Amino acid sequence: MSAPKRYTVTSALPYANGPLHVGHIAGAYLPGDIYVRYLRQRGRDVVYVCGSDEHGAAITIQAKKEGTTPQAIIDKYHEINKQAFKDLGIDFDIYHRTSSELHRETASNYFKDLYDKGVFEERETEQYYDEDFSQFLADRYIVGTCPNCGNDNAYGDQCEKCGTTLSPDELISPRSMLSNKPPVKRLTKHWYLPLNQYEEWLRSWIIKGEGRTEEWKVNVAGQCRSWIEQGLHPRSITRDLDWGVPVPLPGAEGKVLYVWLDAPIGYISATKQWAVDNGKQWEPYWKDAETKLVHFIGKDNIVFHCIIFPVILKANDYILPTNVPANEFMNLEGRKLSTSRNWAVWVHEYLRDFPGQEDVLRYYLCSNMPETKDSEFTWADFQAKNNNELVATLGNFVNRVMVLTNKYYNGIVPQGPQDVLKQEDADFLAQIDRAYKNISESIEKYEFRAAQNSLMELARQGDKYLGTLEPWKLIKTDPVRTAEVLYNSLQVIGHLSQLAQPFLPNTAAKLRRMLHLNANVAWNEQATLLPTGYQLNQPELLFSKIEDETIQIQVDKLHASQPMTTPTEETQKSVILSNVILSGVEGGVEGGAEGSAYEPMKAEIVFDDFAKIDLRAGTILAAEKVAKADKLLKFTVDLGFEQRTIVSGVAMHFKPEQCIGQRVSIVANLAPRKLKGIESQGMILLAEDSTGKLYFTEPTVGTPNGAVIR
Ligand code: B3M
Ligand code: ZN
Repeated sequence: MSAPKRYTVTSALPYANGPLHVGHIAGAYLPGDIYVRYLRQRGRDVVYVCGSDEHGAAITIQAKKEGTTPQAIIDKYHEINKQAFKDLGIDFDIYHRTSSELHRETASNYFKDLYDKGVFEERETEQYYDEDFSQFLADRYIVGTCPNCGNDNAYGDQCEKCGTTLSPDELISPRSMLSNKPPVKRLTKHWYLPLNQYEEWLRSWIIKGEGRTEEWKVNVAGQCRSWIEQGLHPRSITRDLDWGVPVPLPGAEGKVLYVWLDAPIGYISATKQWAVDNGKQWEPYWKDAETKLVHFIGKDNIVFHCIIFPVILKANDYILPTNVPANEFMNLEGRKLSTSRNWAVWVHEYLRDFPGQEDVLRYYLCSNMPETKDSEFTWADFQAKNNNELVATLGNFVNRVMVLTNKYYNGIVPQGPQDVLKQEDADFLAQIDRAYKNISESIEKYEFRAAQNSLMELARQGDKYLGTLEPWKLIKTDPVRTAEVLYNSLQVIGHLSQLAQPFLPNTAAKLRRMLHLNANVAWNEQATLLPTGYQLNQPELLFSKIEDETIQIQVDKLHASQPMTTPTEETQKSVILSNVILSGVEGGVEGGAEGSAYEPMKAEIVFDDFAKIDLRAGTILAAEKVAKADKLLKFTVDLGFEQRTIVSGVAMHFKPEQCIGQRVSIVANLAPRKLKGIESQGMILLAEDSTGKLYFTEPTVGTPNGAVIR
């Protein structure tokens, strides 16, 4: 298939209401950046746009929380985030702002065009109004009980605990976040996008794939399907709010465009600004059918990019996304990443703490990208990936070859094989072609983990070739063969300097310098980059080992950011936090069950149900990790009258050595079951708080092992 004529690539516009963390990067930015760097390397015509999302209640609530103005908030976080992206090498063609004049005009005109075409329905409805504050309440300003899961702090547009999309009317016992009082209803006029009229078309486009050229990821298609199948309804696309793009109609004073209408149009206005800055035309990037439009986002943005925005694009004869390769979420050390709970690795802090190690974070996030399911960031894993892969494989291979070439040949590429290639050389050099093929195929399928793995595979093969042929020994007996081995190794390194560029741009640049190659990295599969006689530069250090102490500092910092440590305090904190949110002082507006302290109750049981369970007090005598299972620990538990082997999925929460001597409550009569080949003879009871943190439920001091709990 021939390549598209041009590409428009977007990454979700982050709200300028807080700094970026590693979950954002792994979800929507690193994949977009790798994709675009690759396309540029192949000489494709591509524009990669992003920018700050600066409207909506996300911003006004944050301003309230920080005791300042929305303008001050967006100015602050726009700069922080723009810089963090730049420093991490996320290379947008433009990082725009939705508060810019060009955007306001673009969004306003877009709305007006659709209005003139008669796309919208106008409705007067009753909406919640806070009488104390004399204002209508945007969805995010209303909290109440979720009808689906019972969470007390669901927002008017979504319950962040169970993920259900809501409307304010569905909330049980709604309260205003401003006054903390029940709001009243007042009549107000709004404009609605009649999604129901597009249902048939969405079915054929998304579900049947008509008019699409690419398969969508299973997680993306599945979410869209379930939305469509629940039936689509008209959706209000204006709001009563004083922060945003004003609705450009008479009689619409005090109303703004809904942020989810405004923000995706931000992709278009960013492209316009880029075109102005670079003497280009923006229209082909949004209107020419030969343009491939790809949106990189996290899973919480799927419906907006796959259903609502496409309807808006279609209604104005713009092109539709070819693909929306949304990622799942990345967790951190066993818990959900959370901005308001400060459970995060902040990008700007990482960059400060690990100067010159930007590529290490990129490498780790890519190797662990939540492409098909949620993934887990752990500092130990981060360290292992750096030390065992970047340092021990890629760095080691390159360094050995460079040092030997300097030592034996004064840094001049030696004589390569002259006649027919030896089989081992042919096999080795064939890895280069294979790497180009595998990497490009994977990237074009949005499989970035696999792509980066193919890159590493080439380095691994290099390291192996060198280790097998041992040129440092060969030099004493066979100088001709030594030269061949180093020549071949250098060819691989030359290609690594091209292939690494999408993933590890700083490393690629260093390699180019060391190899004395042009900084402009193309995708020359066939080229002999380093012919015999070519003068190389001095070697530079590519990666360095990260020590345990460095990692410990990060782990300590993460935990130190959590003010409460004991279960009781933690629970109290949750309660306090929910109250604070209710009073409108603090308000998280990101995903992750923010502020919802308690899980809903299960259905009632009778005493006999309970009496069937044999609970006992015990003590953990031994604990170890289960091989090939990240989450499992194997415990030996003393029950007084006997010892049990119990396998439990807590390895992300506790280190084995922490558990030894721990008093526990055990379900002693649970039928045994096999986990990873080990028979688990019972269950350890654990308490879990709203953040997903686990606690052992220990019997009080002095309770003997084997005592019955009832
Ligand atoms: N700012 C939501 C988010 O950051 C939103 C994305 C807009 S993309 C047009 O998750
Ligand atoms: Zn819920």
